[in-house]
Amino acid sequence: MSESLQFPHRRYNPLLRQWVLVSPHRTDRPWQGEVNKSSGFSDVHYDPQCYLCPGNTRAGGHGTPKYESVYIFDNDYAALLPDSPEPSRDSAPELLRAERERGRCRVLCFHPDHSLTLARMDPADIRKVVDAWTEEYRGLGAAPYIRHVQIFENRGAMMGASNPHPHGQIWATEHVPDEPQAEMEALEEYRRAKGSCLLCDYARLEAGEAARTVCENDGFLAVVPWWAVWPFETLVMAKQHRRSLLDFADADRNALADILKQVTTRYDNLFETSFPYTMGFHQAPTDGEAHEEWHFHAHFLPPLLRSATVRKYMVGFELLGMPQRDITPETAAERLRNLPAVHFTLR
Ligand code: H2U
Ligand code: ZN
Repeated sequence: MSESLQFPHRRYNPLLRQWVLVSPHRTDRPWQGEVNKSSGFSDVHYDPQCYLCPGNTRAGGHGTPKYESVYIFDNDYAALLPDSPEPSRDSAPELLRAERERGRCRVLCFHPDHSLTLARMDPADIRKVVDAWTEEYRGLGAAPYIRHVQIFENRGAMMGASNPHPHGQIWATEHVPDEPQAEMEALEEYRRAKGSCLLCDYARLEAGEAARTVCENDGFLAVVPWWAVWPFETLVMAKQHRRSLLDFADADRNALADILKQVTTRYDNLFETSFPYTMGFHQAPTDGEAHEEWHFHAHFLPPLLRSATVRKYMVGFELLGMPQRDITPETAAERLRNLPAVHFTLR
């Protein structure tokens, strides 16, 4: 890395076509602000109070069966409904626009064992989660009014997860949300201009440079991207051009399960804690078009910065101006890459 990149500079994110301000030495500043509670690991395999444990009654009054691998249900507090009416706003002012947004929200329990996380799950069990994600993406996307399926996981109380039980969410919407829409426009424009795929090209570049690589396997490459905003943000890219989970061969599904375990294990090992994050997949919309431009990838967006208890805040300049980060992506990648591949609780 050139010396000049140790000074404040900005980097371009070609996926969102935005800039991020990088201020490498800013973590040296004194911290007298909030220190969060570190999230440890539970050794409770079944919690009678947990809404998501097998055999319990959920908050909405529905019973959860005694499931043995994954379990999927309609969110009892869904943010979207399949039958929302068209807002009737005759002669509404142009500046007060509204649109119908129909959709569905699902919850996916990854495993019956309350104490597990992706990092500590068996790869064969994560593979079952990958299969479930694929069938949800296929099934929800098949509804004619659903144009986008967002699969994600909020991990840890710091990220707003409501429950430590291993689970994720799926929101299927009538419109493509703003982030994937912005990525899609960038991917389309790149493909038009260069005749190749932005993320195929980027994955090749990162594999060659290796400075931002965290880990990889035959199917996937995980990097702290050049333009990362969150301190230990990672981007997990399919090495081959895959538009969505539906393009995955059997080996790709196993490789995705493996890379998710690798990345989350390194995260937990970084501060020897259950590392909080929001993780989600970006893939082709389900609007019936071919979407050759799409390249399947996962974003991990973790809040922690300097320890298990001190997080980065997106406030002030970040909210009003542009995103900013304190350590370079290369430093973050090096730290994650040099960690053991085995989970600290299993060593
Ligand atoms: P989060 O931990 O990411 O919030 O996901 C849990 C979801 O599970 C949340 O959206 C739903 C919440 O609405 N939920 C139910 O549908 N039923 C319950 O009994 C508890 C939680
Ligand atoms: Zn539970």
